[in-house]
Amino acid sequence: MNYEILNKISVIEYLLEIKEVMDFFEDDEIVAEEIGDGNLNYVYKVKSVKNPNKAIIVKQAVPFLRCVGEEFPLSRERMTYEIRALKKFHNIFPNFVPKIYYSSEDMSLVAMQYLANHIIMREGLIDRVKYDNFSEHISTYMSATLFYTSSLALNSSNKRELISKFNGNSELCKLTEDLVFSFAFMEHETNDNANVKGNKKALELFADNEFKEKILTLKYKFMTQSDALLHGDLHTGSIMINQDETYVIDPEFAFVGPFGFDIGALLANLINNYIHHVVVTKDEEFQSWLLNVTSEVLNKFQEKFLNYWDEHSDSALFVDGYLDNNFLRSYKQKFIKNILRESVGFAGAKMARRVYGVAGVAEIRGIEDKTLRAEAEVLALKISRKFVMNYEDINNVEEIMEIVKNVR
Ligand code: ADP
Ligand code: SR1
Ligand code: MG
Repeated sequence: MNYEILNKISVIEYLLEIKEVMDFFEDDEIVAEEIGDGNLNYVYKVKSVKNPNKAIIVKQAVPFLRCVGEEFPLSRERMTYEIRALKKFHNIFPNFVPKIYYSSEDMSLVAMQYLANHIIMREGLIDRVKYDNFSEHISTYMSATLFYTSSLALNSSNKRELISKFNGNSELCKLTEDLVFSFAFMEHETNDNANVKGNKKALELFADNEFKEKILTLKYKFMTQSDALLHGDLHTGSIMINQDETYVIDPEFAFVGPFGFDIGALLANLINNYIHHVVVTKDEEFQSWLLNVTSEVLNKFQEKFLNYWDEHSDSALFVDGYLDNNFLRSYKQKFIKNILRESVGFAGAKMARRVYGVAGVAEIRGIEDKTLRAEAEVLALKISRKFVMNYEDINNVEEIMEIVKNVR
């Protein structure tokens, strides 16, 4: 079928012809509602009329940015990369990625498992819900997806094949280059200019050349370092969760990039949530739970990544007899420390972009009281600056947590 933008009526006509979907519904009558709340795409919940608990999600990319409208063209090929990434990540660890029933790159559409009993993690964290299995789940997801798509696991030709499958995602990579690493740190029409205008803190940030130089180095890493297949936008709005399960959705920004970028995105979003609770709810118990979970995520990630590495010696990087075991152990320790450091640098960029750039996060931009919002912005910028200026000297997770706790 030639590409056409669907609506809640035509999506049903389309699905009636798709055997995989109608097999799922056992030919029940179906209806659709649009439930998308993201920045980019349309998301339909399609359910059986007879049994409304039987449902799937149909997500379609349109050739523009949904949150702005048709005047901001954005190629719908982003869905090609989302489909490929969902399949790849599902193959690596099915527990953490929705099952795909059907996909069409021509229609820029995917039909996937409806996560009926899960909510977007950002919402849960704002409401102070504690997820005690999260660090275990997400550290497994991140260590497995990053390790198994890296040159530590793949042979040379498989890695290059992986790169060629994903690195055409150029428009979304460019969006990140612009929004995460550039526009948010300068005068720009896409910024939250109602807040920027006459704001001393914004002008200070835009004039902070030391910080901006470090951001350039991070941007260069993002543009050139092909470590592993990334989700590419791993914030807490891309995680659906309950007490037992954690799912990672929405990998349309997927590409082969630096290890630290996904970890940094998650770290930034957990710290932004922490800031919300410091400034708004002032709930100290939840704050300490959050910091504890953040440490667990980072420590468990390192441990599991190294375990995968110990289990797999057969990759393009190592040739038998090249290094003895002692040197190998110390090489791996340096390698993982470098991932941790780069994660902190990327987290700093990701935190600061949410302050004045387009697409703020609810934890900060959503604060209605202007004084409190400004307080949260200042905290985010302070932590971000410490992260960006010092990431190359970080030695362990405790040092990261000290930065967060001591910036007040
Ligand atoms: P966008 O690419 O536009 O950001 P998302 O993939 O983030 O879209 O999806 C938008 C929203 O749709 C999510 O915030 C979530 O509420 C809902 N959603 C997406 N996928 C699922 C799913 N598999 N099950 C249940 N809800 C989903
Ligand atoms: C205009 S798109 C803005 C942001 O939404 C996505 O979730 C990414 O974070 C992107 O930078
Ligand atoms: Mg998205």
